[in-house]
Amino acid sequence: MDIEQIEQLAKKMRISAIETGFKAGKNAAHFGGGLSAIEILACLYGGIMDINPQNLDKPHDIFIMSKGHGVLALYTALAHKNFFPLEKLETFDTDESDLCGHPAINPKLGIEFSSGSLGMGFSQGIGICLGWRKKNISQKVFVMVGDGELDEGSNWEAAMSAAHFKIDNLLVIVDKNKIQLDGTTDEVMNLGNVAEKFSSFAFEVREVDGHNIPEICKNISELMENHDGRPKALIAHTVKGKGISFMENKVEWHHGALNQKLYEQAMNELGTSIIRNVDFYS
Ligand SMILES: Cc1ncc(C[n+]2csc(CCOP(=O)(O)OP(=O)(O)O)c2C)c(N)n1
Repeated sequence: MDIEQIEQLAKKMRISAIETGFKAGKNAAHFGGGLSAIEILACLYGGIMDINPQNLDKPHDIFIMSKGHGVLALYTALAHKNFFPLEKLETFDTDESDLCGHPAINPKLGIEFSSGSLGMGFSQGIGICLGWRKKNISQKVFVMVGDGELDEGSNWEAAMSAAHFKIDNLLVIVDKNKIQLDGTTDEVMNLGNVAEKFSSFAFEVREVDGHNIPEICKNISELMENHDGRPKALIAHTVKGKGISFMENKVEWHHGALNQKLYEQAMNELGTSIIRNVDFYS
């Protein structure tokens, strides 16, 4: 894996996420939970996953963005990895666009599942693995869930069944940014020690800094090499709104919208001078 290339990809994705979300105006772009997931998706699409946008009819690894509001990370990864043209990002969350505010299934664009109602993706991933088992397909499924999303009991039913069915080609990635929609996860529903919880469900668990690309790549690769029947969990410690000073760790940036001034500040912080004209967004 080319770590430098993945780091470049993450930088481009973060800039595109700001542009894309800004263009959506007051519609919910969900910057906070998109930005916390950028490095993880850059690693998946930039090196870990066995998937080729030119050959999507062939069995390939699947990524499910179960925390569907994290679309800015998903769409920017797909655009920069040539699943669709970059310009398509400009249609984000507009009428008739394929790039809805929450993912709507569209396999030709690499959007493998619809999500937005939290708590569904983990079980969907298990279903795919069980189907593949019958067809002797040994590709991998990667499911991203939010830590707030883990309040949904369906995740723990999924965890129990993944262990029961000995699904070792599935990785559940917890984007543990410690904030959910209207408060910290500790305030809303204290999850306790998530790593220990998954271990007690017989998962092989690793914890990483979810913004450290070499660490993410190394740990995912090692986990997925292990075919001992145990499902895998990666607890990624992340920062909600990562990379933009006024968004980081701020609950209001779960949903917040950028105005022109904040957009320019965000772009400056990302070290880019490509500032769009305000008319473009009116
Ligand atoms: C079933 C369901 N209940 C409630 C919501 C509303 N909702 C949207 S995002 C969110 C918080 C999610 O928090 P987390 O998973 O931590 O997301 P992140 O911080 O990574 O953005 C909630 C409760 C929903 N989308 N689906």
